[in-house]
Amino acid sequence: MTPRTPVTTPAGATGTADTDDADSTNGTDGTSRETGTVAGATTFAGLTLDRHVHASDRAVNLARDVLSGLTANPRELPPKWFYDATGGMLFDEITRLPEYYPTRCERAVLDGHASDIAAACPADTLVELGSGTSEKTRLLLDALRAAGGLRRFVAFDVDESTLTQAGRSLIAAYPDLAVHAVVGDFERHLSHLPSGGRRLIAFLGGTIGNMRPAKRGAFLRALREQCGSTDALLLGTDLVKDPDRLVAAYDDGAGVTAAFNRNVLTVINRELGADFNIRGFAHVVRWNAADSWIEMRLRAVRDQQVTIDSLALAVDFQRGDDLLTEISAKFTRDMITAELADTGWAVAQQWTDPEGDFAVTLATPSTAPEAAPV
Ligand code: SAH
Ligand code: AVI
Repeated sequence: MTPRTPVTTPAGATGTADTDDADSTNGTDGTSRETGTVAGATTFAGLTLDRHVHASDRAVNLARDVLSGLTANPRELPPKWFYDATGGMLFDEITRLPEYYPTRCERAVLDGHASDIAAACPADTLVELGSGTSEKTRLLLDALRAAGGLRRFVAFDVDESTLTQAGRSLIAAYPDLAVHAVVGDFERHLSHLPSGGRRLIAFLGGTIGNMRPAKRGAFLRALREQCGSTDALLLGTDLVKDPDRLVAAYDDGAGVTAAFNRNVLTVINRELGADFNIRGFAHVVRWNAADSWIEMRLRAVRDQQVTIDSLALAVDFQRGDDLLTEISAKFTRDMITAELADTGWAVAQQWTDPEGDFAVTLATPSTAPEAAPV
């Protein structure tokens, strides 16, 4: 099956594609669109909130990604667009599914080793990238607090609704902790991470696997550049295993992952005035052994045309045409060590759950990273 090209060309949706980068100076230029308070942060109900992605930037970026993704061959969308309030809730439901082992396995590692992690890196600031609900993160907060020095938690996520909800819940649970929520894209806004103190930067859940190898490399290098010699990275990665288990984790019997996958179409319908018929696309999952990743796709169940008003774009799908919505890479322990070494990180310690399904790696800055490829 070969994806077809769209029938209509779009009318100028790309000109301001990088406006969020311009706006993201918000965190450092001393002004905020919200209140004009200093340091670009808004504080309400004890929660400090920095926004590096504003509603208007979000629309421009979504338009850019949908335009390039739906006019490409093969068609593809970046996975960050799953995560509106509904997508965040669906992901949360996924983490409790019997087939979806990664969250349980990573929690088991943190349950068993959070105190080892805190001993190895007694940070005063825990930063979490792609933080979501920050549920498992509480194990790290508890261990760092017990180690004595914890003052601040920085949660960084592109989905403001889940982020602020998680932030409020953490303020209630940890009244002595300064909670700082940052709405940003970890592929663009790492330079705006709050600095100062000794930071443990957690990137959990296997989210790094949702990036292709080149993007992972760029991300790890960019993060390394932001880190001082006493900072450390705590990286959660799913491990290669029996393909049947892998596929089942992304194609659950209750259909929650299918709803999560189709949610990206609902986001595009709402935010770009598109008319995707959600039932016109089937949820398809396959294990790509050559690239060591799961692929999640939406496959047209019939011939159809979709129009996207904001882009003045019409896209033809023939029955069987695919749209790749996510990859989820699965690693070996050697792959993790090699990718970290290539990007300026040295593995300090690594743990897995008892079954060896999921790894959590503590890494420290090694030599100065090589210059990122342009
Ligand atoms: N870390 C949590 C949540 C994982 S779900 C866990 O382990 O359970 C992935 C999270 O990453 C979502 O909350 C999503 O909004 C966020 N995310 C995805 N792409 C992002 C990006 N480019 N920048 C920032 N956050 C992103
Ligand atoms: C967030 N990320 C690590 C999840 C994963 O497993 O790749 C997203 C997800 N997609 C389908 N189910 C879960």
